[in-house]
Amino acid sequence: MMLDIHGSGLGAEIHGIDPANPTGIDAEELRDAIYRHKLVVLKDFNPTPEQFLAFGRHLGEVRKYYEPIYHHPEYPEIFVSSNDQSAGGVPKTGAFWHIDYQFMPEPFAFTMTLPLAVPGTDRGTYFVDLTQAWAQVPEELKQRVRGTRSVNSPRRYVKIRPSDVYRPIGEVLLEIEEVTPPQYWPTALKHPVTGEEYLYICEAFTESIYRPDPADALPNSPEGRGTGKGEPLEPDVLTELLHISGQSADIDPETHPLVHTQHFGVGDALLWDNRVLTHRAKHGSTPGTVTTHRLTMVDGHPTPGLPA
Ligand code: 7UC
Ligand code: FE
Repeated sequence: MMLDIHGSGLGAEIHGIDPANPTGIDAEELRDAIYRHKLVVLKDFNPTPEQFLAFGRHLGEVRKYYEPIYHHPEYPEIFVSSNDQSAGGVPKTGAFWHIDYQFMPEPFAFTMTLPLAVPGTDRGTYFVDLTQAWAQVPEELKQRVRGTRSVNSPRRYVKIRPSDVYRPIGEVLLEIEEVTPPQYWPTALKHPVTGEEYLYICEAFTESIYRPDPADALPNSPEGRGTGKGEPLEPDVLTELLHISGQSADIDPETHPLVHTQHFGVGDALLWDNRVLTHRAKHGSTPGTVTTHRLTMVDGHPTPGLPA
């Protein structure tokens, strides 16, 4: 069956997906639609948790989040974001510009979120297409950035767990460094499927940029993913790249030309190419219960991509 796609680009809608028959759609065709449009909305999808998981498995290889506090009690592959403790999960996730799992050795190819409880009409997710951001980087700055790598860590955004209460903070910090050591990615990458070049940094996880020692192994090669050794770039370079890509703290996402705002509809799943989009939760103004389920997948291609 051909996908029923309405619109194009970020926010293109796909209608008529039957949650009871996830394998009824051609997974290859859906992956192509995600690579092409980058963010698609599965309108009126309304799957049960079981159907949601089956759909994710049809699309790619589902990856469980490393921290069990986020796991759905029955389906640990489902990441739960909720301020309702009876729903499980963690409140106020992702309220900062980030790329899911950019601080891990294998970031996700696809993220799919399903809003289940949404107070008001102004909750959603902000997105920036990092291929567009890279295209706006002046040529001279591009030259400075090519061949460099970024240092990425979740340390500023790891949530305190209930089980950490009364633990010494130093011990918790050491554990964060052990569990999630820095990942070194090329600052500019090439999408393994579309071949498009993109800027691969995010405000939440990217800490610095450096020019690696020539002896350092290439990322995405069997020799390893880099050691972090090299010559640091001026911090201004990272500041400028975050600014160009709309991710600076002083930028209002509501007015920035690169930012796409996707508001939530209950039962409409958002599904995106997590290589090339940076995103941030938009918290609305209406109080109340907010619950979202999330699945994350890899797609068999090198993640996050190849050096540009
Ligand atoms: O609680 C959160 O906002 C989770 C965040 C630090 N990581 C999401 C991810 O998939 O990288
Ligand atoms: Fe996220």
